[in-house]
Amino acid sequence: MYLVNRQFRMGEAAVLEALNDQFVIVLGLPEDRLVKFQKICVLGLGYIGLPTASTFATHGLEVVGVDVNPSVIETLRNGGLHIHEPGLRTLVQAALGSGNLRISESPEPADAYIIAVPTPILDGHTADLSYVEAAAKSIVPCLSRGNLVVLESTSPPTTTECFLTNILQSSGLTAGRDYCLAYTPERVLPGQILSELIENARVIGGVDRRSAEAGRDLYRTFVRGEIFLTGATTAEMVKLMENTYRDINIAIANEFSHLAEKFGIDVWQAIQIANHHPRVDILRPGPGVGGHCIGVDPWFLVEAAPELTDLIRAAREVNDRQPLHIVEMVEEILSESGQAESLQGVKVAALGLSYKPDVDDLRESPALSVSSELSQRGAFVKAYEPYLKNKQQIRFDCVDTLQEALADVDLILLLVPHAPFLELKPEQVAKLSHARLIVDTVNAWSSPDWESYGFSMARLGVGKKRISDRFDDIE
Ligand code: SAJ
Repeated sequence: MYLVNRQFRMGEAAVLEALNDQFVIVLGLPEDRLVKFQKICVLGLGYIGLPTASTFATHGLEVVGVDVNPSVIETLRNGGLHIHEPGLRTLVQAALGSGNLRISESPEPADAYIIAVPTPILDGHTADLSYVEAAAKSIVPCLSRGNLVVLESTSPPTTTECFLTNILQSSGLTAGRDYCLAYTPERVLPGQILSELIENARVIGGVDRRSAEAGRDLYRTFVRGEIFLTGATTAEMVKLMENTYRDINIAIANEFSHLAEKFGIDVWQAIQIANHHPRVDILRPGPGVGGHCIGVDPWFLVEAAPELTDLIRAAREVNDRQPLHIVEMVEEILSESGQAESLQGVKVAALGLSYKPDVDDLRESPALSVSSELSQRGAFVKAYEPYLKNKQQIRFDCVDTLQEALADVDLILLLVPHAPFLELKPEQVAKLSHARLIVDTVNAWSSPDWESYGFSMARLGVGKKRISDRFDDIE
């Protein structure tokens, strides 16, 4: 591993220590040893590719941004944006305005190529590398000696060293000998992409040392965080391990919520107290794990080594089952309150559809799964997602305002703790809706005030026969 520490002045220190072939610590290299990049192609202009291309462009590189989707090209060329991310519009406008960023349907000869395309999972939980394959094939005619190719897409272990190397071999050039090949995962949090792209630590893995160093020299254009240099497969594993670790930790929080329901306690209270232990940090239970990463990446490890991944698979299954648990909670409260014995014809206001709070991203959203399942079981779902611009993608009724969502429903289902929902007071909701049944899946409306306004609440992870009810007045 090379650690490039930007606190040190460039040229001040060189290689400190060679630990073994892959692990060396470097503190700033002399300027004359940096690979120079003037023109780069970024393939894939999505949540990662577009901010990356624009950031390189605003840092003075000539960037060709490539996307195979004609509507993305048209939108960007017309000054629009096909994705929502705070600050991205300004950044893209600055990049295009500077003349450094051009949008194109296909790659062209450049010093470096960055592949930032999706790697979804197919039915059966296997990695779909077809976008990576297509992007790599499109580079082949342009690739020349001395170039750098970087894969950013989250990928199964050895994708760079085996899969990508093989495809690029058809150029007649060999990775590590004729051109540099590296892997560097994006690790930014949606909603904070622009700052995290620059500030976060980055791991850059090369098929050889020169490739890792070339990757470092490119990303040092704008990265202020530490840069760790490794082999390509280590860098792939770093990304997969980070998200798998998070998935497993969310799964145990979800499992604790089921146990709390069984034993009649409040999981939120128990977690809060447990987290006072200096070495415990339990995450939050919820309606499931969504997004394009955490619910997907662990499967890459399961596919690559099924015999070694029992725990990873079990955690995935717990989290994937969580939306059904919420549907069962809705059925239970309806039945217990005597309002309905089935979901048939029941009117439900579903608050929030995105995969997590305060973003508009619906990919793999558990809130969407819950709402779809309720509809399929005969409920009339009226969904309200305050951040959503394009409602055409939703198959069930999706309304424009909270007022519409809450009017004329039997039950209110809180699925995402968006800031505007957290601010709601029981008296407001009581005025806007005649529904008095609430299912809170995110522990947003826990105050006893709700019950004093006549609401019956079912909260995820809160058992009914709470012995601790007797001690509610104890701090
Ligand atoms: N969630 C819970 N309970 C929690 C935390 C999250 O149920 O305590 C749920 C969220 O509601 C959401 C899902 O998990 O549905 C994932 O959300 P997230 O905020 O944990 O993660 P992402 O997918 O938005 O971003 C993750 C990040 N990885 C880690 O935190 C290890 C981010 O740094 C990565 O860049 C990103 O995956 C990615 O692209 O891989």
